[in-house]
Formats: sequence, structure tokens, C-alpha cells
Amino acid sequence: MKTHLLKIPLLLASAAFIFISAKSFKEVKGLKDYYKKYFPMGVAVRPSELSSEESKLILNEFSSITPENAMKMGPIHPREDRYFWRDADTIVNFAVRNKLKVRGHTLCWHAQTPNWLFIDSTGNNVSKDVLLQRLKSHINTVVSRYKGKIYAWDVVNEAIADGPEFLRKTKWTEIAGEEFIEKAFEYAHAADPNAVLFYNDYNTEIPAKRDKIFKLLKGLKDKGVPVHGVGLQAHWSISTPTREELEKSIEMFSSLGLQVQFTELDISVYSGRQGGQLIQGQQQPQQQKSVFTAEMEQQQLEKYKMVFDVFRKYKKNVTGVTFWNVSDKYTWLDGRGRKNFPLLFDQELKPKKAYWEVVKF
Ligand code: 9MR
Repeated sequence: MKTHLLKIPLLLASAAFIFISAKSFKEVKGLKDYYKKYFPMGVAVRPSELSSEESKLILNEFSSITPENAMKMGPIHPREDRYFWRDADTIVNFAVRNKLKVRGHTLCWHAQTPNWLFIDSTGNNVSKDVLLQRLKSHINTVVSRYKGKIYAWDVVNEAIADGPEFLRKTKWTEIAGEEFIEKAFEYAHAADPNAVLFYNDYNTEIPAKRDKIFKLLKGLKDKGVPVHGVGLQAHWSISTPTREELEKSIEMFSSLGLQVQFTELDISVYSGRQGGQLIQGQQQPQQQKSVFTAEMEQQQLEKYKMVFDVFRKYKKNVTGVTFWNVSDKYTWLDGRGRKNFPLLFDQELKPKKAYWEVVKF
């Protein structure tokens, strides 16, 4: 009897302990929770990150993932008769297991595209018909495989020129002219009529480039091409974009009836467009090398605060925000002897000051 009575407080204590720890675990909110009423929060991932310490952070903070490279034409379709599914499957399976959304990236691009697509067995350019047939087969195979698991696709990536021309000069335009763009959307729509289809590009806040992207998208919409959204990559920096430039982009593209998603967000600590990228051969002053100064931290924090303020303001139009890479430990902007620090998590995967500005509203 005595021992029985003693057990009751013990049981109560352990129940309370379980309750408290379950509660405190639940209370570690992530970006996706703060933004639940706004839009999915996404991140670009590499397969290796899904089985390392990054995976915990990804699951706690994000509700959507995008393969950084695994679904691009080169990696996933290295030869005409050979697909390489392992990395893309790893990412999609992780998402399905953990109930995350997946944004597919990308079905048609000029970079990371295998040469076999454009040439015949003698090494000459294929005809337009052959190229479009290959594109159709590629898109149909990839989109069908992940039908129902990938909710949105970047169908065509970066087709607009940075310079004065309209379209970027590539093998695609050389062989197929402008038509490859609408064809890519048609093929993707036929393979998965439920997928939300995006045209994706960078420097979308620079008026000259924005006007050309607008013209392209308006033309596609007028023709009835199944394009549903525009992906604004958002490789920004402490100096770009301004609030006005950003708001104007959202308003212009929304006026076409398109969803707007920020698909590759990062804010470089170096000023300039396209993430303040180092131009080949360009030398950086010694003191800029791999140092995250208090000044950079402050400027970056202010830019993050501003852009998320705008995203929330336009929550009716903005249907997704995806960061390009997980943390400052590895980003596509690192390299040539200089680290960038463009993300919300530091090299130890801890939230930076900018993180707390993004979730403070
Ligand atoms: O982050 C990607 C990097 O690992 C690749 O080497 C690079 C190849 O061009 O592509 C990077 O991702 C790009 C994305 O697919 C499209 N928009 C620009 C991104 C940064 O270059």
C-alpha cells in the first residue's frame, strides 16, 4: 500500500516533465511558423544536407524545399538515353516523408545543360524539330516522375538578356528561336496539369530588364500559354533593391494575373547586383576577405527587414519565398578566396541578428 502511494507523486512528476518538454519543444518556432499566414518558406538544398546537421534546421525553419542543382538538365539527364535520379529522388523523398512542399528547378535553362541536347551524331546542330522533341521528352519524363509531389516548377530560367537584346543568345534561341519558351510551358502543363508553372529570372528590379520580362510574360499570357507565376530570384545585396524598385516589380507582374514568388533569396554583404558577385579576375581589397563586419551585419539586417516588410504587405500576390542555400556555412556566393554571408543563419547554423528582424512583426 505504502509503495503504491509513493508512486503517485512520481507518476505526476514525470507526466508534468513530459508535458513541459513537449511544450518547450513545440515552442521553438521557425520561419515557417512565423509566416504561416503569409506564404511557404523555402530553401534550396543539396542531398547531403538532408542527412547532416542541416536537416534539423531545415525541418524546424522551412516548409518547402528546392533542389539547388539536382534537377537541372545536366545533372538529371546527362545523356540522351540516361537519367540520373538518385539526388533528385533523395530530395523529393525527404520532402514527402516530412510533409514539405517541393519547388522544382529547373526544366529549361542555358546553363548546366548537357551538350548532347543540341547536337547530332556528327556534331552539328540538330534541327528545331529535334530540339523541341528532346525538350518535350525531357520535360515529360521529369515532370511525370514527380507528379503530385512537386507543386511548382521553374519551367524556363533566365531566358531574357542582360544587355540590350531581348532574349539571351543561347543554343536554345540559335536553334529554336523564341518558341522554345512557350513549348516548354506547354509540355510541362501537359505532363502535370496541376503544377504551378513559373518563368524565373534575376535582376528583376532593374527597369530595363524588368520591362523585357514583362513583355515576354504578357506575350505568353496573351497567347494563352500556361504560365502561372513569375519567380523573382532575389539575389540581392546590401545596396539593392530599393523598396520602390521591389514594390514596382511585384505590382507589375501581379497586374498580369501572375503569382509572384521570391525563388532564390539571399542578401550579399557586398554591394552590387546579382549578389555582389565577384567578376572573374577582379581583386577584392584584402580587408574584405571573409570578414562579416558589424557594419555589414547592420546593413544586411536593414535590407532583410525591408524586403520582408514588403513581402508581407503584398501577401495576396506573394505565394512563396525561398532562400538560396541553408546557412552561411556554404553558399553559392563563396569562392575565389572570399566568403559571403548572405543568409539568415551563420556558419554554426545559429540565427543571425537579421533573422530576428525578419520574424519581428
Ligand atoms: O547554386 C547553384 C550553384 O551551385 C551552381 O554551381 C550554379 C551553376 O550555374 O547554379 C547555382 O544556382 C543558380 C540557379 O540555378 C539559377 N539562378 C542563379 C543561381 C546562382 O547562380
